[in-house]
Amino acid sequence: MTSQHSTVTHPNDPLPMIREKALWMRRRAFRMVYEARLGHPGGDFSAIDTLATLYFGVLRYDPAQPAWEGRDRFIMSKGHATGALYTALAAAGYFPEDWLNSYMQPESMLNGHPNRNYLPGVETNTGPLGHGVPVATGIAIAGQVTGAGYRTYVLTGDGELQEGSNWESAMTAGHRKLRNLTLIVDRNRLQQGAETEATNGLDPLDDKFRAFGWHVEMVDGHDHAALLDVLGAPVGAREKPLCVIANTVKGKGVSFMENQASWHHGIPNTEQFNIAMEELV
Ligand SMILES: Cc1ncc(C[n+]2csc(CCOP(=O)(O)OP(=O)(O)O)c2C)c(N)n1
Ligand SMILES: [Mg+2]
Repeated sequence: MTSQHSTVTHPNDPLPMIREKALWMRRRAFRMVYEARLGHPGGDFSAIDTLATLYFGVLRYDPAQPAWEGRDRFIMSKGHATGALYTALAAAGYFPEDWLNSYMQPESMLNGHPNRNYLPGVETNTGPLGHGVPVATGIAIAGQVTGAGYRTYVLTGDGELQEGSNWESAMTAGHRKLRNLTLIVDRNRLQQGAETEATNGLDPLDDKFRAFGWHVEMVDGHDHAALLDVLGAPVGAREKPLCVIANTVKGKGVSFMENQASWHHGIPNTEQFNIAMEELV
């Protein structure tokens, strides 16, 4: 790290900040979807606690210099959940919050899927599922080869794991003992229109990753303290890539959205929006 870079400093106890940011992100993301009449609020809400924990308790980055070489890399492989990613990046200071008002408008930099050529802080373009883990694996290999100190984190959906590219990368990461790589699985047990286990079952997911040579941790993906423990822990003596299975609830935080496949890309009417704002406090 050189003096040209002022990385964010996380407080000694980041939990109050993480809690505050996660709540703000849920409210702001839902307003974006309500106003744009587009988006994926169910998957935003299952992922927001993970993103808030990463950006406000774990990652090293400098929002003024998004390409800083020493930054930790975060790849949002479930690229449809832009409500979660864009609110995290705005809250982290990569761009002004009022840019969020342009979400999915013509000419906006805030597309339905994130584009690194438009928006500072987006590590790589995603949206077509199944690409984030291969890219993250490549970045982690580069870090391993060069001895760079950064860590690489990637968040996938659980339905997304039905893409075979993930398993090729998982095999490579295990083989190469990519201890600098952390994969977080947003295990909300729902995909676009159905349960993962009814479509193309993943269980026992932990055993699958162990068999591919990964160290596996299971956490409540809405418990900030538990997330911070596993995501913020130093690599230490671990010699394997880390898979964190974050057990989550799609639509978490709004009573009528929780565990409902229809809220994958559901759009709230005014009454629903108002109820959500009353609940998200
Ligand atoms: C290759 C590809 N196929 C299909 C889609 C359309 N699609 C977008 S989200 C989604 C469901 C993803 O489910 P999951 O990964 O579990 O996401 P989450 O539940 O976190 O929203 C699908 C099929 C896509 N974006 N990319
Ligand atoms: Mg899912």
